[in-house]
Formats: sequence, C-alpha cells, structure tokens
Amino acid sequence: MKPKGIHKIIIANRGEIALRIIRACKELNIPSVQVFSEADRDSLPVKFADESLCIGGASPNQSYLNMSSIISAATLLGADALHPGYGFLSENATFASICEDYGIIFIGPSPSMLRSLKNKAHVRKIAHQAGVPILPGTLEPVEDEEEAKKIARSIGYPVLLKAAMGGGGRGIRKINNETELEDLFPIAKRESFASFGSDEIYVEKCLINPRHIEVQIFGDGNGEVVHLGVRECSIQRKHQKIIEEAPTTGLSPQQIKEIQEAACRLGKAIHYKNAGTCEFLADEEGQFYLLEINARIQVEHPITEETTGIDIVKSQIQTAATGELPFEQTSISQQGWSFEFRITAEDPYTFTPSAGKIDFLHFPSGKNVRIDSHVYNGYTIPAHYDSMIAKLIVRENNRKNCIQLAQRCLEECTIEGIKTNIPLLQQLIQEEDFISGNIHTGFIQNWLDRCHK
Ligand code: MV4
Repeated sequence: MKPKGIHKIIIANRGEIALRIIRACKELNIPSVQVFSEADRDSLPVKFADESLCIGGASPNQSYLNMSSIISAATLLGADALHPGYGFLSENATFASICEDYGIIFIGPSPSMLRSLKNKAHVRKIAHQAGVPILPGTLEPVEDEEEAKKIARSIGYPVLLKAAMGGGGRGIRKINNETELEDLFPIAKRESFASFGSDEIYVEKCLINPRHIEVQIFGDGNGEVVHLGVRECSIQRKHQKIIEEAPTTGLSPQQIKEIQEAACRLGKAIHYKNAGTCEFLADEEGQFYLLEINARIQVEHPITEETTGIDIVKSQIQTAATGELPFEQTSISQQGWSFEFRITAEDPYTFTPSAGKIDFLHFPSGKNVRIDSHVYNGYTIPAHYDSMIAKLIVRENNRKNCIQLAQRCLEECTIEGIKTNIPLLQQLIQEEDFISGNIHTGFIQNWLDRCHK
C-alpha cells in the first residue's frame, strides 16, 4: 500500500542499492527519480527508474556527492523525498539538513542525530549512560599524553587510540606499551586533525580477534524502537566485509536476547529515527561491547530481510512517510539462516580492482536464492566506484543447509571478462573453521597468511 506523505522519491546513489530502492518504490507505487553520473548513463537503475537525470561527471565529487546538483534535480523533477542509500551522502548531516530546507524528506535519521552519531567518543558516552556495555576506556576525549598513559595503565595494554570522528576502521592506532604511547599519541592527534578536521581522540581497551556482531534497529523518532535481530560480519578484510550471516554463531540464545535488548535501549535513549545498526564487538565468551551506530541502510540488510521476512527498504520509506513503524516487536522474529556473499570485481588475491566489460554472465538461482545486482551481460564496470558488483544471498532452515546451498550457488556463478573474488569465496566456504562457525575478524588475514607461507 502506498503510504501518504511521499509522492516521488529521488535516489541519490548508484549500483545495486539504487536498484534495490527502485524496486521498493515500485512495490509501494511511488514514482522514482534516478540521478546519475556520466559514467552510469547505461546502468540498470537509470533504465528502471520512472525518471532520470544526469547530475555530473563520473567522479563522485561531481555527481553522487554533489549536493547542489542533487537538490536541483529533486526540485526540478518534484521529488518530495530522497533515499541516500549507503556511502556517499547517506550519513551527511549537512546534506540531510539541506534536504529539509528544500522540503525534501530525507529517508533516514534527523540531521542532528547524524551529527551526534558521527562522534564515536560521544556514542560511547550515550551508550554508557543507557546501560549498554562499552569497552574499558575513556568517556571523554583525552587531552594529553599523561592522561592517556594513566588510563592505559589502568586498563592494560594493548589499547587503541581512536579518532572520535573516525569510523569504519579509519583513524585507529594500536598501542602495545607505554613507549609506543609516548611516540604515537602526538602523531595520532595530528593525523586525526588532518583526516577528520578534529584532533579529538579517545582510548579503548583493544580486543584481539573479536567477532563483529550487529543489531538492526528501527525507530520512529519518538522513542519507539524495535530490533530486527542480529547479523555477524566477522568475515572481512581491511574493513571490507566479504561474507555476512544472520543470525550468529558467536552468541548464545540468551546473549542474543541481551544484545538485541541493549540495541533497543540505546535506540530508545536517543529517540532514533528510521533504520540503523548498532555495531558491537564480541569476545570469545560472547561478552559484547558497543562500538558505533551506523545511521543508514547497510549493504548486508538482505540477510535480515531473509530471516525476518521484513522488507527493510520499504519499511524505511513507510516510516519516513508516516512517522510510524510499520511493525511491532511482538510480530517480529528471526528464523532460519541466511548468508550474503559480496561479489567484487577485483583480483581475488591481491584485491586490486578489475574494471572492464563483462562478456559472459550467469547468476545462480532457484529456491531460497537471491541476487541483488545492477550488472548485466555486456555491462562495462566503471572504474570510478566501489568494486562490489553483486550480492549473493541464500537462506535455509539452518546454517549447515545454508552453507550447502551457498556452495551450489557459488559453483554456478560465472562472470567472464573481468576478475572477480568468486574463487576466493568458493575457497573460504570450504574451510573447516568457517563451516563450524569458528570465525572472528582476523579470519581472512590469518587464512591468507597461512596460504602464502
Ligand atoms: C576495535 C577492535 C578491537 N578493540 N576496538 C575496526 C572498525 C571500527 N568500526 C572498529 N574496529 C575495531 N575496533 C577495540 N577496542 C578491532 C576492530 C577491528 C574490526 C572491527 C570490526 C570489524 C572488523 C575489524 C577488523 C579489524 C579491527
């Protein structure tokens, strides 16, 4: 059913997520406008949206990050809402605020929420105040080396120096002892200023090879917050996730209940609005600690959709249109198992991007198999953007059957003309520790180190 309050949505993104949003718009009977760069003229989002408009050159700064071009396009074509997808302007408070100024509903959290969640030291503090576990460390940014030393001594090395305005793995330094702290504290502070325009840094106890577990939440902006279960995203390399699963093998049912409740508590404390993700680290005992809140739709949202039956993108639009959540906690449950495999156009072992023309393409299909992708046979992958070209999403009643289905699908998946990471994915899912669910954030690096010895 078409929600009142939104009549035309402009999509300020590209690739698979743009297509994903267009599909949600169609199912809600809401006309869609696709903006595109010169490099994306022949893309499927441009073909499938109801209207489209070129907004600038291939480089993201000229197009998908170009706020005035996007706002002009929205105004020109009469869009009253904007979906930012992930990356690009999706968590940009200034952009969300400009949308508001022009009467365009930003499908996401409020500008002030985006601004406040950018500061990870601040997020730690609000989590702590909400009774959500955080790692031992500072609740305020550390002013000087002496203060950092005192805290590091009390929590024990190794510690991490983190830039408050960093995130997604940027602005983090591991400190193994006091000498390193003396050497690196001023450097970390300067680097933070150079990279993020702020020299605010904080100290946190360093977990070795933790798991990365996240909770999908949804809020109405008035204190009503529900969760859509957990995902595990430990299979990553250099902060690029490669395989995600839902739910997780890292927590007991009781711990899953607790992490979900913690995420809701935090969401409620800040009156979170629309879809968001509470990102946690978990240790071997399943103790979990909040790291940050991602204020956007995430790449891996489909595995939550597959295990809850909820369409997250449609729900984002409905929430933005009505100010109310389209579901209640009591009607949501996570069932079965799902994996997502990110298929990238890159050399599987050097991880260097491999742009170019796809001259043969076959995607797997069949029961419980989903491909979210914007590429087609004959498509030329532009070199200007992310190397992810498809997501293979599978679901089954349990993890074992889900891995079996994934094996069949990855064998069937054929992409010629460019290099892809499919061979890497095929190898990873044969690994004993992967199959048994014995995984952590160092899994791929350890595996690569072993293979290249
Ligand atoms: C950590 C950590 C260990 N201890 N913090 C990297 C991304 C950013 N979101 C936080 N990250 C980490 N923070 C403490 N105190 C290890 C990581 C980390 C990591 C976290 C999630 C997913 C992949 C990762 C890979 C390496 C390091």
